[in-house]
Amino acid sequence: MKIGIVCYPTYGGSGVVATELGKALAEKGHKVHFITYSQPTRLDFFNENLFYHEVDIKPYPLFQYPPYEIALASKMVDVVKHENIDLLHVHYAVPHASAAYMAREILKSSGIDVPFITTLHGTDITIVGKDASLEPVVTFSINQSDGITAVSEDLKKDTYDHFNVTKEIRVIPNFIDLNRFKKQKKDHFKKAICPNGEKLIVHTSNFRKVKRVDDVVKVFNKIRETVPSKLLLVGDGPERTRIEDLCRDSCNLNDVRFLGKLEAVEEVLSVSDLFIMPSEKESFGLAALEAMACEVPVISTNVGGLPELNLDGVTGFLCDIGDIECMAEKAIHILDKDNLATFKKAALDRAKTFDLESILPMYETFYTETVETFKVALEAKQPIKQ
Ligand code: GMT
Repeated sequence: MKIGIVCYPTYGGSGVVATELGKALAEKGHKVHFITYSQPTRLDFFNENLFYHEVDIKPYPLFQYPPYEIALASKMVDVVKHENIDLLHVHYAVPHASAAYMAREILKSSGIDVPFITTLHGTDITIVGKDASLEPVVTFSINQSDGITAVSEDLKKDTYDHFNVTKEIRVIPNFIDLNRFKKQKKDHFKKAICPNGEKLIVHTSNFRKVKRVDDVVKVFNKIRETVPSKLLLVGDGPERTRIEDLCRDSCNLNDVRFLGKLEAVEEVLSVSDLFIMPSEKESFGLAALEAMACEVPVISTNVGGLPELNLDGVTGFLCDIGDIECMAEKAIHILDKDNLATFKKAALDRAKTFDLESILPMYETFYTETVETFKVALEAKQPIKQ
């Protein structure tokens, strides 16, 4: 199949999922055309089935806000026309679903019919999309999609609760490439960071408010009162400077390191003992899955799709938002020498159920079904030839 994938090309979870999906589809022989405003960060290798089309955004003095959505829709029209695309798959509803709707309707007027699938990732529904400034267009374009997927049952429920969506949503969970995310022997790295056998605690995120990185620091400070440990903070974003200030005020700075954005995050995860995800909202929690694939148990909040991933008392623990005591107490339990190995093994076993090899066919089946249903609907609309 020839598939056009639209996503954010940055480090965010939706862009990572879209890029990894496209790469895996290309390896299976599909032709995959990425349409984004810059090269996706994980689109870092050559494959004869992978193509990249950059959206042209021309500045003009009149525009305080250059019309990205129109430029994207125009690029989709161009790529579908010239590459004979069978299906567009847009990741993150805002504004990709409405741009895809526009492209589909424009193409129709040139006699080209192409369906589009929208994958909902989380904040496009729970934070950004449901704001009154965007909601009518988001609802309309989700309903106009020829197929809709959500990355967890919870996100599907949230979508029905907050939007007047009348179509069926298929849940296809996020996935992990276990060939890439697996425990690596990096003992020298662990020794350098934890020279006295301290436990290594890690958090990775885009440092947005919704991630509650302050709670990571607070939980860490409590853990340290009982268990000698170090904290690695991976990623970057708007909250980072504030969190650095918080650490200067409340932590022993020899015990905390900010690593910034890392390409090979699996190297850090491989030597870690515990992952903390205290988010206020999390439709799935891809970063936690990446940790689990590297045998790292997870302390998380019990929000959104996290209970569908992190099994309470098995792969880690779930606590209420902001419950620092609970998170610290459970973390100390996991880090106990009698418990850690059991939690690590359970985390890996759970991650294996989200292996790319089992999730990829779900997308392929959904693609085929969507294209077939679209064709049948088109044929039903054709006037009967005499
Ligand atoms: O977490 C973010 O702020 C990034 C965001 C995105 O769209 O890039 O992540 C969302 O999509 C990920 C991939 O499906 C999910 O794993 C994250 O849980 C989800 N984030 C939230 O719901 C806050």
